[in-house]
Amino acid sequence: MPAFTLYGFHGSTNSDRVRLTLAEGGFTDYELVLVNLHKGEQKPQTKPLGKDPCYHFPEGFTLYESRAICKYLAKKYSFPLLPPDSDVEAVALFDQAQSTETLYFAEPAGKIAFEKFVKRFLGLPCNDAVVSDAVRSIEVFFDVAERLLQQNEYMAGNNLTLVDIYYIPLIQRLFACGYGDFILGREAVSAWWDRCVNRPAIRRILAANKETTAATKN
Ligand SMILES: N[C@@H](CCC(=O)N[C@@H](CS)C(=O)NCC(=O)O)C(=O)O
Repeated sequence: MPAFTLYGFHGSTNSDRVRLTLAEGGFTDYELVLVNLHKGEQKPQTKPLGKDPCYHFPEGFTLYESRAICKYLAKKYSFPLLPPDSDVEAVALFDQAQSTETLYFAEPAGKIAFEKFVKRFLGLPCNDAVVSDAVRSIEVFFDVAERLLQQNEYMAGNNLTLVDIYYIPLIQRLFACGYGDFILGREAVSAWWDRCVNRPAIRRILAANKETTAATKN
């Protein structure tokens, strides 16, 4: 019996955040249940808020919110993706990088992804004013990130942490929506991105996603 079950939706950036964390931690003893909403498959009843992803431990422990799941898994299975609790400065820098990702990157990037990607599937028109605002916020964010990454190899210091993984799915979505220049147009950000996506475990998940997307289109 697998250690736990992870419920998610096909093509969801939030599910991918957790899958990338598990891959980078080298953990494979879990069951992945991906629901395809576009094919009319039903959300599992057990999921609070009906959102993905959601994590179920056999003893009844349930967790949702992708970043909380990632952090819990990294702690539970000792993935080398978090600073040690004993290094209070490193933990503070991690917390700072984590808030920065959620508030100043994921917020506007999520809006672009929703307007340009999700709405296409829903047959809804894109709100260009929302996209323009979000683009402006992201440009400012990546200008700051460029300066930070000229000093540090990764977002929370010189080691890859969960925070770097948190960025990957939504950046992939930005590339898919034609906004790759946020990354490729900035030298240090682009070098950081290469360091992240060229890790073997990350490459494996991204390649598998590409295959799934191609198979879904056929
Ligand atoms: N902040 C949440 C976001 C979860 C979320 O919004 N998931 C989307 C899919 S990417 C969802 O479940 N949408 C279906 C719905 O809202 O009914 C997380 O990080 O897990």
